Amino acid sequence: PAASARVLRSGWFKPDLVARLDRDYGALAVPDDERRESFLATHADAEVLVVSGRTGAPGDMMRALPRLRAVINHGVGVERTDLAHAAAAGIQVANTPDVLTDCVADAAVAMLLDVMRGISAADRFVRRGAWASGESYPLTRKVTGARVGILGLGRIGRAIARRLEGFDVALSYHNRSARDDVPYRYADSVVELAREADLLVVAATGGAGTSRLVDRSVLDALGPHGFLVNIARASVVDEELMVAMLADGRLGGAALDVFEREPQVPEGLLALDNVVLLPHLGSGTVETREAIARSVLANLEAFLSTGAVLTPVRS
Ligand code: 8YV
Repeated sequence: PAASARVLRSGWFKPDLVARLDRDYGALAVPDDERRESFLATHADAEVLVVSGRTGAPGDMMRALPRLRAVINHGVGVERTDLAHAAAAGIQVANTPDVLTDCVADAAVAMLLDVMRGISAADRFVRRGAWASGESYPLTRKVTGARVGILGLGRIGRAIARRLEGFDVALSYHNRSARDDVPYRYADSVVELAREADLLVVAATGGAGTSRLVDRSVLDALGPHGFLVNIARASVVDEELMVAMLADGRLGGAALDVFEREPQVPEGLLALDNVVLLPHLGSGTVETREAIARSVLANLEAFLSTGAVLTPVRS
């Protein structure tokens, strides 16, 4: 592989990807502490920045690298990268779409089944000896035939919808605009979507455009018998309000793979049995993380050899 451009990496990557980046491309790690500023000043000639989705490429980091020409984001969500600055400065931004769609959609279905049928809570019930000592586990909610709303019918939202067809659910969705290539009902607003759903799946892109789309009116519309699944970004939901409503029964239950302050989870959720808490594992399978790593390397290789990344971010 060509190694003429300076490559920096920022954020956590699995060790074999780090090894490939460092060995084949001479990549250097950007420190995430007080040494960052002087490091960036020393490496101001860098042309490519490989970033994890969690850290992204903020505007100040890109501004400190005047020769930067490409940002390659490990993962599909790029809300931590300043896309406006990148566009203005002529910096290409790539992400790793498609390769993680299946696993994230699989996780969403698992979370839906878990929160409606109380699977994780039932496991805790058995382990603590409650069943053996004669207690009966509370009845749960039927999944087959339920009304499911999907917020964000992009690649991942559609993959979730396709899987749910097997459960004969009544599917509706809300999106920036209605799609003419799906048989599902379009709801004009998120509130309308929530009002007619037993369970709302959040599959929308994060970032400023979707911030707190799931607000008080939406959570009220879901109500005490409604469920929320979030495999997208915590920023799409009013997290503080959601926690309060789950705690006092104004919202039925939630399965969450994403949080405002990962890896910190709001304290108020830890003791609740109507909540499924996951450590941002949507794309976390051996197969998919390997595919994401391959996509990062393919984008890097394409940029270095042709000047164009392979999978530029779609707006
Ligand atoms: C990753 C994700 O865990 O793709 C995304 O947007 O959230 C996850 O697949 C993360 O971005 C890894 O960098």
